[in-house]
Amino acid sequence: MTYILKNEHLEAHFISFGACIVKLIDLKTGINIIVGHEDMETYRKNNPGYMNAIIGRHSGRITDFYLDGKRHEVAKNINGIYQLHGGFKGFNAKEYSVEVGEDWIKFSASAEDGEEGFPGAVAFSVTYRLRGRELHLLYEAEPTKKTILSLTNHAYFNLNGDPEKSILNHELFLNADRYLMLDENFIPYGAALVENTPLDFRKMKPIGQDINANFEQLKIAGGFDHPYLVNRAGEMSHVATLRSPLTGLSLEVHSTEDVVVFYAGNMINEDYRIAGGIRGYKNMALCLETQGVPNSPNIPEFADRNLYGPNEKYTPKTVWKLADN
Ligand code: FUC
Repeated sequence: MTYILKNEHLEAHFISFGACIVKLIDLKTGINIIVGHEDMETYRKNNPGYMNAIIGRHSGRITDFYLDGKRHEVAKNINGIYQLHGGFKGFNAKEYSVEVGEDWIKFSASAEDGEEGFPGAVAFSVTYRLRGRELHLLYEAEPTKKTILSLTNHAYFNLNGDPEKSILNHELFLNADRYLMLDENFIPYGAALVENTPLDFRKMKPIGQDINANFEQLKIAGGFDHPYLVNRAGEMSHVATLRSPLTGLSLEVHSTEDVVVFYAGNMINEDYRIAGGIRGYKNMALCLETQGVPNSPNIPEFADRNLYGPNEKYTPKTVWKLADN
């Protein structure tokens, strides 16, 4: 079953498995900006690329970590080396219960103490709300013990109105002076300045411009797949603006979060069967994953991030704003 929220500007489609957003349509142009699987069952079966799902309890890559002197071994779903996107059965692979209001839909689920290696049971939810031209994503979670929490939404965007045209033509602004460097397993280990690197998106530029630049961090990841440290300003910060020169459609991202992972869809391949009867291909769509600092307990500068407990409620918020000019 698909749940639909609609106002005069936007129409959003959701499914309860993984609390996925499977379509977001700009009603003025009729363009759906979310690239998703052709068959809804694919989300439930294995969801290649974690398409359009909620990710947790830790988004991105993490290795074993210490919390208050106690070692925690994460469930390692990638080659037994590290954990990606919450483990073998992360928050993307849960059936959520659903509540629907006039302009909102709330998905709720829970994880057990020790699940995928993390301490503390956690009840969590994501509420999507339509507000004019904006979709608001509100996350809420309450752990029973001190633990780390960093959820995200893994939506794949393409604003070209035709996913057969890649996102390499999209222009992107990222409000970040620093990014996290990746080791050979794509595990983030420390911050570096974007200045004088192809990872600098502080002035809007086409994604295709520097994606193949001769730069070690791009070679490791096969393109952009990096956590950017948002230049925070107040509670909500302007994180990113994405624009297609083909359609003039743009998407602004605002968030309370510290990080946005910009993933240029480098691993999308022909095994992905995409809605509209299209085969997947590299750079077909991109993700702007607002979240906490990935692997925070293992990076000294960020070891105090993402920590929540019974008295520290988790309430991050992200806003996607669509405009067609
Ligand atoms: C993003 C990337 C990963 C991975 C996944 C499907 O979050 O950071 O590299 O490919 O999506």
